[in-house]
Amino acid sequence: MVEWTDAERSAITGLWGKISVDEMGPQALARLLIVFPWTQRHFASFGNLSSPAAIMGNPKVAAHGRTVMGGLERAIKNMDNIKAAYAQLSKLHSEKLHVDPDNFRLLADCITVCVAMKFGPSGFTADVQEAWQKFLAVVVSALSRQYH
Ligand code: HEG
Repeated sequence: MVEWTDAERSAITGLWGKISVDEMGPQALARLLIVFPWTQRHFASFGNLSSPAAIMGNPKVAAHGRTVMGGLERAIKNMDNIKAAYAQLSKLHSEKLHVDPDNFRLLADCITVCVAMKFGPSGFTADVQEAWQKFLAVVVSALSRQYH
């Protein structure tokens, strides 16, 4: 089981409290699709993904970005049992959506980049980053759990 220090808990919930899912979700998913274009294969039904501008202006990308980022709320609310909280979602990504679990880490990195740009040196300090990356690593591990 993952252990969190009080400082980590407060860094994670403090940062989450400042994050707008509606702003960060679309940005992070657009970055994933631009920086790692092979991830586009899961979103063939989203229409035009032909350029960075098309991806960033695509309303389906934005909507799904909000869904994915909003999905992190579940981990925030279940920090002491993230594995169980994501069991169903992991099964869905594995068995139904066939998303390569490596992509979870790539998305987590895109989320971190977007959050770092948003909050800058004063908000996204190294100790906040330490807690945040640990949190996302636990999320990624939980989402990868039901793959076999
Ligand atoms: Mg996934 C659906 C969360 C990474 C592709 N994703 C969903 C849903 C949630 C979610 C909450 C809706 C589930 C439902 O309808 O019951 N996704 C989620 C998280 C993360 C993640 C929290 C990682 C942090 N997803 C992810 C990645 C890909 C992907 C990396 C592909 C590269 N997700 C994906 C697809 C769907 C979902 C294709 C279904 C979309 C749809 O049919 O509308």
